[in-house]
Amino acid sequence: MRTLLAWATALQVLSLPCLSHSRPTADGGFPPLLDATLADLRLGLDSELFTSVDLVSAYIERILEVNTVLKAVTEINPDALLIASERDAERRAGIDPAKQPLHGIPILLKNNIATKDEMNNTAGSYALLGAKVPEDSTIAAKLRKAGAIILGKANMSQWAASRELVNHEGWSAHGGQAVGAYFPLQNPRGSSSGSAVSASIGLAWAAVGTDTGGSILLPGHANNVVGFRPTVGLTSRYLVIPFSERQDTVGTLTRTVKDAAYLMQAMVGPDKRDNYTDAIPFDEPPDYVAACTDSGLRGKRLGVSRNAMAADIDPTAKTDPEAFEKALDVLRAAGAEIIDDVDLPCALTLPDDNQGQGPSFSVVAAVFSIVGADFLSDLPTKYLNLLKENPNNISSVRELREFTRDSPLEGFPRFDTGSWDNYLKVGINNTAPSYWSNVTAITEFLGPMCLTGALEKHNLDAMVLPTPHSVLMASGLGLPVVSVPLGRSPDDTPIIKSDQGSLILSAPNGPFGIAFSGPAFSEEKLFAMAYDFEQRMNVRPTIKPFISPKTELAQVVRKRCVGDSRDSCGKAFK
Ligand SMILES: *[C@@H]1O[C@H](CO)[C@@H](O)[C@H](O)[C@H]1NC(C)=O
Ligand SMILES: *[C@@H]1O[C@H](CO)[C@@H](O)[C@H](O)[C@H]1NC(C)=O
Ligand SMILES: *[C@@H]1O[C@H](CO)[C@@H](O)[C@H](O)[C@H]1NC(C)=O
Ligand SMILES: *[C@@H]1O[C@H](CO)[C@@H](O)[C@H](O)[C@H]1NC(C)=O
Ligand SMILES: *[C@@H]1O[C@H](CO)[C@@H](O)[C@H](O)[C@H]1NC(C)=O
Ligand SMILES: CC(=O)N[C@H]1CO[C@H](CO)[C@@H](O)[C@@H]1O
Repeated sequence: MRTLLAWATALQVLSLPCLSHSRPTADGGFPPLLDATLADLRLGLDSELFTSVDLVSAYIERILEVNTVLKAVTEINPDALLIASERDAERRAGIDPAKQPLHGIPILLKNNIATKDEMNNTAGSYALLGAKVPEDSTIAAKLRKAGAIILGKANMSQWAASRELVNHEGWSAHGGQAVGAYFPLQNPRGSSSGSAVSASIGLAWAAVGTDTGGSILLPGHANNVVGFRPTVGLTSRYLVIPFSERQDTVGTLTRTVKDAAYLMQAMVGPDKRDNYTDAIPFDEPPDYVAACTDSGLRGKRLGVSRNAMAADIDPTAKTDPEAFEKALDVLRAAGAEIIDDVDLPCALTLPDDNQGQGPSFSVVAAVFSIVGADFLSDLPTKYLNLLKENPNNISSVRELREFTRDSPLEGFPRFDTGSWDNYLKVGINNTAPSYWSNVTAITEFLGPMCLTGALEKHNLDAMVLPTPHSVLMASGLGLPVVSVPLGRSPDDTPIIKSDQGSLILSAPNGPFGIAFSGPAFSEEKLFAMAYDFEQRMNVRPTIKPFISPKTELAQVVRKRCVGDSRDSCGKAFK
């Protein structure tokens, strides 16, 4: 494996031709990479202020600066600079940026989204190190087609948090413990931990994640970025290491809502190899970017559920109630109608048992049994069986469990296999009739009796909730949610450590988000509302990480241009 040190060396010896024709000044023109948007990067590339090679070099150096502490990135694409130089050549030959908005732009993929290249796709496990896929995942193929540069793989909670009984968020055997950047040893939440941390401090333009039960929403919430969880079926899961076909969805972690729209636009669409995409209700996807206007909230009807918010579900990254009320005022001022105190009867039962208030089954136990049954079926049939090379010959969850418990690299028993143990003990996969009875019961209980029932009854465009409170309902139903930064925990916040690990769950400066939770395939409207809200609140830039890389484009371009006499590149630097 190419180490980070090797990368550092490679970057220093690379002598790249000077391509730029503009004259950057030492301070002007270069977008700060902590907050750079697609528009900023597009402008710089298209005006030849910097190149994709510069951008990739800058991001790699930024990763090198912080990764020993944050462990956000597990692998850097050994071909990233080469691909960047190809993009630069294409751009010089003439591209239409309107058709390929992501052309030459570096992104990170969660380490469960396969690419057919030098990179591994392991879900954080040594079990799949060295395994080979027959082709790119559909998502990776679409992103490449859109011109994006796949810069590397982001760390994650191992196996998308399916393995342990009490999950170590952000930890994987292969990637180590990812931590957040807003206070030391910050629990990054999971499972798209590395994706969120990387987006939050500018280790790439943006990152792709997956969400089964909060895996995009919770890291987005805790890391001061926009987490976009689309409807299950809007994005293909072909060659994405599965957890649950009913709940898995590929989405985005970005610094702005509009950037989420750009990234989603490149990823959505039907795929014969994932028949959940048959449910997509349009031939041509809506224009999510165009949906981002500053009147996106006007006339919208938004539900607020006090009983959902009363459920004590999240000991970490607590939402400040005052910030939430202020957000409601902003929504009203933007022309939205708030329908307060919408009853969501299922919310009280989450995540604990329903204490006799609902049907006679446990919601959480039933949801876990569904995703567990899916995992037993989906891991072999939708991934392991498709591998071209499978070095450890693992072809079932049972074999994976054995490997994990036997291999000294996998951290057992400190990191247990309790969830898998349970799935295997129940022994029911998603072909069993009893699986379907639980699916029917859960869908009814979370849907018509609760979330979708309330949306319809009150004619709502979305529910607005502190992000953690949106997770179980929407993910249990496969519905879309967008989480937007809302605030940070105050300076007098008590420090709470996790029981099992070394992470800090709660401390001053911990970001939190607000979620817009809508019906199936309502993404266009969610983008409109979230964008308008984000423009009015503008929270993200006010929350500063305690650690972030120092490398900026100016330095990289300067280094490239020193001694280059061929054109006007960087004359300002000489
Ligand atoms: C992928 O894993 C293999 C096997 O361990 C290793 O040789 C290779 O360097 C890894 N790829 C990257 C990009 O790290
Ligand atoms: C997808 O195809 C499988 C196998 O052909 C079938 O059992 C399943 O019902 C289909 N699912 C959807 C959502 O169409
Ligand atoms: C159905 O859900 C219940 C929890 O309410 C669980 O105990 C049971 O194992 C589930 N059945 C199946 C077949 O998954
Ligand atoms: C699912 O369970 C059925 C019945 O036990 C079994 O025949 C089938 O092989 C299982 N499928 C997988 C992928 O484990
Ligand atoms: C996997 O199977 C192949 C072919 O049967 C065998 O050569 C190889 O040794 C096996 N690898 C492991 C790790 O068991
Ligand atoms: C690319 C990279 O630096 N990967 C590292 C991620 O973290 C693990 C565990 O700490 C290292 O072994 C990898 O080298």
